[in-house]
Amino acid sequence: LTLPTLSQFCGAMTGALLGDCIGGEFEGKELVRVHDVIEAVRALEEQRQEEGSLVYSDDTAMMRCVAQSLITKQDFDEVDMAKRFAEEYKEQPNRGYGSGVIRVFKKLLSPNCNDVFKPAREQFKGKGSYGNGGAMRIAPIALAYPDIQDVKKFAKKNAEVTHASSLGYNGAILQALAVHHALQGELQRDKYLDQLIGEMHLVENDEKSLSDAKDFHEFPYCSRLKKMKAFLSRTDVSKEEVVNELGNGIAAFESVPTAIYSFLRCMDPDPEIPEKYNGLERTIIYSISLGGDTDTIATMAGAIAGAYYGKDHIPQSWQKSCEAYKDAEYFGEKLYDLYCNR
Ligand code: 8NA
Ligand code: MG
Ligand code: MG
Repeated sequence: LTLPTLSQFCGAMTGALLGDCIGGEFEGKELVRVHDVIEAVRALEEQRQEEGSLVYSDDTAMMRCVAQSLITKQDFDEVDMAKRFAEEYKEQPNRGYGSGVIRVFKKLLSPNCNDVFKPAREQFKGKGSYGNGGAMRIAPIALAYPDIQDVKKFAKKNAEVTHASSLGYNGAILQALAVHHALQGELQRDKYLDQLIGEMHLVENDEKSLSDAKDFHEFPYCSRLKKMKAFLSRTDVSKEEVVNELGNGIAAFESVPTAIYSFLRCMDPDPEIPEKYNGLERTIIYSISLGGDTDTIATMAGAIAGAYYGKDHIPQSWQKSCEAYKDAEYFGEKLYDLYCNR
């Protein structure tokens, strides 16, 4: 077993930022051509964009809160976490937050709020949110805790501050596990997926998860992870098939698996993407080209790819185009210290 390197931690934080900033331009578009995404990254490479000019959205705003809370408290603290989310929203409400989650922030800001999980439980007539907002911000949890049980426990708790549906927080658990395993060095795709399937089977087999999934279909995460294995054994999988079977929407179960698939698929070259782009760059380009919730899918795919390849695979021109890119590096360093000192 090789110990993860500092480069992987900075890579994860910066990869997530890249996905949000580059993917933002395409958010909500159902048809995105690879050609257009490549045009967008060329503009960064030729420095037609000013330094820091690509603004980040809610995905990064919330991930920054998760990182800052973990670094300040040196552990998971749900009260501090909730306070940071709510204050961040109050200061910069126009970062593109989901329309439901805003109600949670407003309740958290009330001085009468003494249970930070309660506002989330009241969402969507008591069903809780299944949006991908819990998963999109979760990478720092995997970077702070080397123990997989801690990763699962705190990913769930972190997501539950805004997402009380198991369909929402299970997506955060899966995304955190995907980053965790990507940190462990050279991976074999089938083995990586088998591990995730094994872990998610336990997660999805509990009473609440089985009951919440009834409105959709059984084992929404495991079934997509299995579908992914079939996709990866073929070389002719079209974008349409990926979008139909895995999804590209704002529901966590229609975006977290898609992000993981993007990362795994892009370990191989893609005929549509020029060969000069490495696996990390390819992951960002491909994940955005699937359309839909592009910033969020690319942010999650970017976090996993960054954790795997490390920051040396991130081109400076891309990185420097993003707002607050130096902070991503700083968070990576501080989380690395936290991880190593546990
Ligand atoms: P959220 O909790 O408000 O969920 C997002 C949306 O999912 C809600 O507004 C609902 O439409 C729907 N939803 C979630 N749970 C339920 C439910 N139980 N019943 C019915 N509908 C439900 O916010 P979030 O933090 O999860 O959202 C994250 C996403 O919003 C990210 O993509 C982020 O970038 C942002 N965003 C997305 C878009 C887009 O169109 N793709 C646009 C702007 C912002
Ligand atoms: Mg966003
Ligand atoms: Mg989004």
